[in-house]
Amino acid sequence: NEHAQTIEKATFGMGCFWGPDTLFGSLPGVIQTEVGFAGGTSKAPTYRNIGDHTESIDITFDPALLSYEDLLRLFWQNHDATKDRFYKERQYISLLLYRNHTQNEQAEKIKAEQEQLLGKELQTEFQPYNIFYPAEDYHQKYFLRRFKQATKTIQQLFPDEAAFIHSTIAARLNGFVRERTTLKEIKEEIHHWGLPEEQRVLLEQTLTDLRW
Ligand code: MHO
Repeated sequence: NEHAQTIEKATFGMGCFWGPDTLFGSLPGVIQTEVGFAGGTSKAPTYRNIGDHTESIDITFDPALLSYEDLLRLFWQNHDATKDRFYKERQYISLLLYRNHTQNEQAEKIKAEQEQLLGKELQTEFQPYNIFYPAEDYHQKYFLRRFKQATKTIQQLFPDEAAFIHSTIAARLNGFVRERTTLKEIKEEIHHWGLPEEQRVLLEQTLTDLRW
């Protein structure tokens, strides 16, 4: 991409990270998603040995298309942050990792707005973003991976597994299989990506296999 692009990042914990991966991954304006562990102090967490970390999602987005405030509203509207105790200690707490002062202020503002709407207090833990440990590959784009054949086809468009995991295509298709977007919307977006003809055709064919 020859155009310098401003990107921004957002990191949230909101329960099992498979669902948020489909929610945010489906949004035009989201460039990349990655699920992992954050917010704790234990070293090198894994899914089986999560320590005091929380399942989290790291979102890379284009602020010209989507604002951090939009993401914040989706964050609070898609999990229950009113509880003061969460199942499995810290694994599933409501967590907001702000990247800078502006994000912290916006988060406080939208939190107050959402509390007003709900008539209840939100118990989300706020922390400055420090470190994010990506989860194992099989947790990335989890629902898309259930479609083994289609996943293989898409993986072949990329040089390696990391490039597949970090792709916008994988993020969108992962949302698509959970019906976060329609076939029409996703085809239109793919059209605008300006992919080489054969890749676009392959992708569109694959979409028809991504149905339950
Ligand atoms: N399926 C699990 C949650 C997985 S999520 C990655 C469960 O329902 O316990 O934590």
